[in-house]
Amino acid sequence: MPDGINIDYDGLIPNNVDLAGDARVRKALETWHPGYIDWWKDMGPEGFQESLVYLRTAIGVDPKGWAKFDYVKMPDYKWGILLAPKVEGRTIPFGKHKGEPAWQEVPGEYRAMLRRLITVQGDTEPASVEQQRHLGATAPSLYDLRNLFQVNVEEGRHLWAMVYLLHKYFGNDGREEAEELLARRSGHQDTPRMLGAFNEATPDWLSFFMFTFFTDRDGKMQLEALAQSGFDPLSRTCRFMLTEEAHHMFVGDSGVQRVVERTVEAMRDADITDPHDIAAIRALGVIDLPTIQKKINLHFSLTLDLFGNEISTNAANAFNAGIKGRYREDKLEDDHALLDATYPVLRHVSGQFVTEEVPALSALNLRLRNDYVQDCISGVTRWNRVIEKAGIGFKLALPHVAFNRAIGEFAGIHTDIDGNILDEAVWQAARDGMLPNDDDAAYITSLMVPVTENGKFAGWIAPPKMGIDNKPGDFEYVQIVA
Ligand code: BYC
Repeated sequence: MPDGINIDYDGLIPNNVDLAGDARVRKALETWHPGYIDWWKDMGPEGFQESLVYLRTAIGVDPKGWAKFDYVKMPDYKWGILLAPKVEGRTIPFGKHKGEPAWQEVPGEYRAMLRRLITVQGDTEPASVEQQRHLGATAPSLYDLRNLFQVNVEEGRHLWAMVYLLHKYFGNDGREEAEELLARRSGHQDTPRMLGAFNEATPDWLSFFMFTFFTDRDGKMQLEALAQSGFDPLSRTCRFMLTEEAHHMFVGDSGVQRVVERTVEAMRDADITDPHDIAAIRALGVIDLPTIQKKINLHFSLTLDLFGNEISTNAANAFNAGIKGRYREDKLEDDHALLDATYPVLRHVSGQFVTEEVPALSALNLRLRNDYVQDCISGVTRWNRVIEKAGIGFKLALPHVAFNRAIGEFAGIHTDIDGNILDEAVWQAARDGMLPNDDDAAYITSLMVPVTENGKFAGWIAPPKMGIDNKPGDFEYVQIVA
């Protein structure tokens, strides 16, 4: 019998939720399993399914030591169901039920809301694997290839995490949702994934690093908000997912940093000081800083859309119900009910930006988004330090929150990256200078040639400072079997 810390490895599905003692859910998941493996083989990483990848697998949920590293063929990865240990006596931390015992079963009145949130969360996980499935063919090193696959198998595990909740707590409806999670496809015309950014392409490795920096960080914020939930199984599930998520953001953060490092190093070696001399910089086989900025503009704006409308009744209802909290709700010092509070919201009214105080409950999507932006700024600041140290006069920056938006207050307008409102004609003319254009895409694509020799890296990216699991620089992270 699992004790909530150690994992039962005896059955088909490793778990710490006593699947051995829950025949109905075990059977449901074992029935879902072949469809998942089919999905993984069809829509997971293209090629490499027979290769041995040096992966970490969760073997416990104790924060002090929960993973082991070893060579694994991806289809044999142990996708388990792992919840953070139960906190005895936990109460609902916010909303109108604040202080009542946390729910161990789904409260009937919030069943539809919970099912929707869990399904949306679940949908993003396989979507990201689908978006990244072609990247293995152009990995800049075995180190990066392994990191891609680590991210992919763990997103697969996060799908399992949501599917467990659906099967365990939502009966037939949950089973149907679980089936549909395997049926939708990123970017598909008829059966797309649920949220916008998860239907965009991830065409190259700079996009992958931007995605893991920006979009996985939305994942972190949403999981943090759901980890506060009064529905205890959701809270425990999200808490453990966050442990894995940290590595995904590290991959993005350090990935972009290594691209910047290599660019400024090549510029220095060639005595180029003008960061806008794009032709000369590209002749060196590295990615110029203005193009890196365009990728930031794209991925940041796409990801802001994932926070939903700034003013949202759904968000207010979920908070009031005790289902979805704020970032670090348990560390905030207020009444955790927000019935009388207000929050400033930047709005677009008759061609102008105005800041309006709105009921704080309605502005919770924006509040989470503001916390997210703060988190992003720390990464951009680190990248700028690299540029500054190289003595190059260029600063990367996040674009204005109204730039290139499809959801919320700014969906109907165009702005430049500083937030100046543009009419349609000016936007069309300026767009190519602010977002990656066809030439940028063609140049980046030309750099995407695979490097599969131990310890070697493509010329457009610097090696990492340290190996994974403290392995030496020439470690064979992937033993490729064609
Ligand atoms: N695209 O009241 P509103 C991750 C819909 S990433 C399309 O503003 P709400 C990961 C919305 O569904 C984190 N539709 O929405 C990262 C609603 O439709 P219905 C994923 C959108 O509910 C990398 C309507 O518009 N987790 O884990 O307050 C790799 C009204 O909107 C979009 C979650 O998102 C959009 N962008 O907020 C792998 C957490 N935005 O219901 C994984 C769970 C809004 O009226 N989800 N709509 O038909 C949620 O908390 C909320 O659903 C949202 C939207 C924050 C997404």
